Parts: sequence; structure tokens; C-alpha cells
Amino acid sequence: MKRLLIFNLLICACRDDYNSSDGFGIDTESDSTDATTEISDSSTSDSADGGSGDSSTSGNETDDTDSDGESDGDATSTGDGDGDGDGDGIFFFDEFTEDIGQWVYSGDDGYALVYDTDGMPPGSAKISGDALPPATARMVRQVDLSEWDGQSLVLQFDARATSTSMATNASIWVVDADTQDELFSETFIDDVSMDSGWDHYSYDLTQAIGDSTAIQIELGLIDSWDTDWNLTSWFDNVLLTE
Ligand SMILES: [Ca+2]
Ligand SMILES: [Ca+2]
Repeated sequence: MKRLLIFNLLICACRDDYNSSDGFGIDTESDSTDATTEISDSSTSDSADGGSGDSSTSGNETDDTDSDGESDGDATSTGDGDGDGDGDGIFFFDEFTEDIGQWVYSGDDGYALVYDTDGMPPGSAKISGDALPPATARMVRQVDLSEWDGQSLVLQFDARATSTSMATNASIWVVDADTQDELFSETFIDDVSMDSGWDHYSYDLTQAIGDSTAIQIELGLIDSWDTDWNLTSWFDNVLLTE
């Protein structure tokens, strides 16, 4: 609805300009100058937001104020509601090309979160270590949902887990960042043997989020054994979209 309103407003602004020009009988030469100016504005605006990039908040804010009303695509992409202002519907996409980015470790001291060269392609976040039960080891990333429109929220990632027994496991938790209430959890690699290999996982979190305005995405493993089974998990291509 928000996108439609913005688009309609831009169309109205454009029509008003057109009608007032006709109404005041501006001559052909003058119209031609206006048209040239508008084309010039349009061109500048489009190049400023980088075309496919839409990479900066300032770029879209500039587009919001342009009155040419033409279809540069920003009228529909500005209101994507993901709160980061880049108009692409992506909250974040972590490929771990160089480091673990904004993820932080949370869990038992016996485990640690580090950057690793394994991955899909190489470069991932790795959790490994050992602890006495009950213990979890998680990598956590906070997400601001205050601008989210509530329509759709999907988390995807690639994961691999290994151990030296049948204890290989990996889990996802989604937690309200303000109350720490658990909104969703699932053990998606559940006590399998040795090496799960890389696989892709996708979760529609739309219903689970409720009215939370900030959440934590948590990915990790559960250590339920006194024994050190060399539990390790890797995560790559973590993508949250609306
Ligand atoms: Ca990677
Ligand atoms: Ca253990």
C-alpha cells in the first residue's frame, strides 16, 4: 500500500506540472526547454543511485524528492520496508568473504566463533570447541525490524556440521532482541554421523516474528555430552529477505 501511495503521488505531481503548463499557454520553445531539463534531471538522478546498486540511503532520498514522476523504479523500491533504505528487500546477506562480519559469539566458554576458509564458496563462519552439558554455542546477529511491513520474512543459509561420532548437529534459534523470548527454533542437523556435508536451509519466519521489532538470528550447535566429540559447525550465505 505504501509503495502504491508513493507512486500515485508522483504521478499526480507529474500531471499537475503538465496541466499547469498547458493552462498558462507556455510556448513551444519554453516547453522544449522544460522537457530537456527534465530529461537531464532524470539522467542525473538515475546515475546517482547507481542503477542496479541502489546502494546508498542518500541516493534514494534524492529520488524521493525528484518531481519528474518518471519510471526510474525508485518510486516502487524506496518503500521496501526493510529499514536499511537501500530498496532491495534484503536485510542482510553474509557471504563471509573475509571475516565474520557483524556476527558475535554467544554460548559456553569452551566454544569459539572464527572465520574459516571452508565455505560455499570458500569463506564461512565456524563454531568449534568442547563443553560439558548442557551447553550451546551460537553465532548471533541482531536485526532491526522496526520498518518491516510484516508481509514476509525469509531466512536462508548454507550449513555444514561435523563430529567424531553420531553427535553431529546444528540448530537455528530466533529470539526477540528486547525480551529474549524464543520465537522459533529448530535442530536441522539432528545427531547424524560424522559429516553432514554442506546443505541449503530456508525458513519462513513471517508468522513466528509476531509484533517483535528487533530480533536475533542465532545459528549454532548443542553439546550434550561429557565427551569431546569435536563438534564443529559452519555457516555461509546467510540471507534475510522480506
Ligand atoms: Ca562464503
Ligand atoms: Ca562435550
